[in-house]
Amino acid sequence: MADPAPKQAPRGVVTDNLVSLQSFILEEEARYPRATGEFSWIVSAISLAAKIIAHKVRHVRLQNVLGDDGVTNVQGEEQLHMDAIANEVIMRVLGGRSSIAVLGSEEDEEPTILRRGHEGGRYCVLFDPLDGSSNLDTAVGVGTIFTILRNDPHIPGAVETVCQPGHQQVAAGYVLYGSSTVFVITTGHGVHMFELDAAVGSFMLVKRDLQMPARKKIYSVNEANADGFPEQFRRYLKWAHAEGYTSRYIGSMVADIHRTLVNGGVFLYPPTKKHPDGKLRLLYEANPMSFLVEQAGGTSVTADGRRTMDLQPGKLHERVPLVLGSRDEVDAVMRA
Ligand code: P6P
Repeated sequence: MADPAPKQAPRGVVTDNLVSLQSFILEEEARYPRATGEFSWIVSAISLAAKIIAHKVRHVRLQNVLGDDGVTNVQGEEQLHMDAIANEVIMRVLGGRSSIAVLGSEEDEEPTILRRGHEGGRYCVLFDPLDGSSNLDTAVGVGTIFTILRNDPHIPGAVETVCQPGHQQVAAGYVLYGSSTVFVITTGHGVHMFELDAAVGSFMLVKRDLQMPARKKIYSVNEANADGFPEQFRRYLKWAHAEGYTSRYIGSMVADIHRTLVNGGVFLYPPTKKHPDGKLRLLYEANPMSFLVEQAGGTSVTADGRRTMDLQPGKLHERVPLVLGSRDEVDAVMRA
């Protein structure tokens, strides 16, 4: 006979300690006696930048920062005011951290070299400062995506240094500026979720070691592009319709992936007519999200079935077609 379900503690009884992101990272650091604290400082800086960006994102009309700069970024997309603002916040907060050698941003064509060779800097940080920013005018959830890599001072070029396969990531995560501000991170020991308590100004732990269900009948894809999908993905959609799947697509990767992590399902951005190599960027979108999904028990593959985190990147802004989410749901796509 199955064990009886654990009784819910009566309301008002503390069943878990109150843990801030800062204390959680220090707790993690204590696992490594030789840790220098440099990594913790980087995560602390990212959380500071996230709080600043969260405040600006939540007042875009009041602060009159909607609209674009009249500049086209390296992606060939119009750079919005908030893209530039979020990028500047992160560069100014992380730029002061002596443990960082190279910074790479979706908004900047080339990486920013802070320190090279003997000047030190054990880590590189790549980020998409405000993914999904085209949704800001309709107050839809947008996000910051980041990945932390080791720096190899013997590699002369900054691009070569950061073009590392996803399985070499030291940490990865995102901040979702949604109905709440959520900070999700993995350092390779599970996925942990924090929620910003604006009154206190701290990200507080709300879920330790998040695990996604192996199955969930939800797929997330922009079906308007389906005519340009490879046949396999069009077969999958027909199968999913017949199986009674639900479709959920926000068009903001951080929001779509957060729902997939929390509820399960599968997120796809296959090759399309406009983006034959996929739209999402390997180094600072696909790899960090794949690290999180794998740590939460899911899988992440490219359109031809290779493990996303095994790909060897060649360029900073390289794109990749992507299928990631619940293990059995990714399998269903790749078997279609
Ligand atoms: P589409 C936002 O522009 C973004 O880079 C991701 O956040 C999102 O998943 C994707 O593009 C949406 O692309 O072609 O469906 O509008």
